[in-house]
Amino acid sequence: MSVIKIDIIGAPTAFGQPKLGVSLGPDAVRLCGLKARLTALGHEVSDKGNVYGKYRAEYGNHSERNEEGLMNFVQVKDFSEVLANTVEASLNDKHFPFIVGGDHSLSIGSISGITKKYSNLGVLWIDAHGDINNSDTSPTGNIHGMPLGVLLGEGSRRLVDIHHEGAKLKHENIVLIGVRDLDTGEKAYIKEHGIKCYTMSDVKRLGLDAVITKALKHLESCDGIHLSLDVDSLDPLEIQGTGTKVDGGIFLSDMLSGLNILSSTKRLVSADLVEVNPLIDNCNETAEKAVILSEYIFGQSQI
Ligand code: 6HN
Ligand code: MN
Ligand code: MN
Ligand code: MN
Repeated sequence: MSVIKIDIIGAPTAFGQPKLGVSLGPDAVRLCGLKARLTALGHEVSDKGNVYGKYRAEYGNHSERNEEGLMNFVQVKDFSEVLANTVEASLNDKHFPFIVGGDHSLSIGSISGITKKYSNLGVLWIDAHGDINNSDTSPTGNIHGMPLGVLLGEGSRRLVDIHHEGAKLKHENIVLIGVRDLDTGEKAYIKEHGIKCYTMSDVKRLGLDAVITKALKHLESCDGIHLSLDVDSLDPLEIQGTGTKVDGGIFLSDMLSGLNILSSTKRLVSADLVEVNPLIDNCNETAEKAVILSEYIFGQSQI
């Protein structure tokens, strides 16, 4: 197995959604031995600590929607800029940025940093949700439901222009996997732009291995692949510690098999692992499973 120089980047933001606790996700995952366990696979692992902007989620996470309908806009923008710079620096060192969250709004920052280097980035978005709302379509104003919309250049210009101006991703370079809770505006947007989307029914029918294989084929011409893995893609029977659970999800054993296929292609250049919330968890089991997912992202196999 080839050695990967992994930078663990903690992204303890909670401003993309209303529940307290998700900012503790990175440390909950560290306590389960993330660094040691990736090192044991033979990789060179460096823990870069947590990235902080000017604001701390612990001081309360509620705000009013701004004039564009966005919650905690100032905090999300500030955090995204700092994270984008950190991720870009990791790529400049020729390392693999592994961003551990934190709510899914962090992907605005991580992917903005990555696309400075990879201008034709492919993204595998494994999630119960589409996260493809924007300031005009969002029913909640929660920015963790908008990262893909923002990265595609939709809605509030002030969010879209974070780190570098304009859209960061192309519609044809995104594959959604495991979705089962799309808002009306998201469904319309996915159809209108022909975004490749494997719903949970598709995953059931075809199997996750086949879906991942098809997704990789779809992203064949990309200059790198980023994995954005929301733990709420897993079935709530297996994980409790995440803020927006949806029944009927992927089981851990299936996910590990799919990640095994993905990692063996060696096409991944970066990854996010998001939405672990230890405050609503059962004895930190979601963080423990997040570490198992991480091991498979980085090439763990059963033999
Ligand atoms: N996530 N679609 C809902 C919204 O508020 O826009 C839920 C988003 C969930 C986001 O899980 O990362
Ligand atoms: Mn180095
Ligand atoms: Mn998500
Ligand atoms: Mn989700």
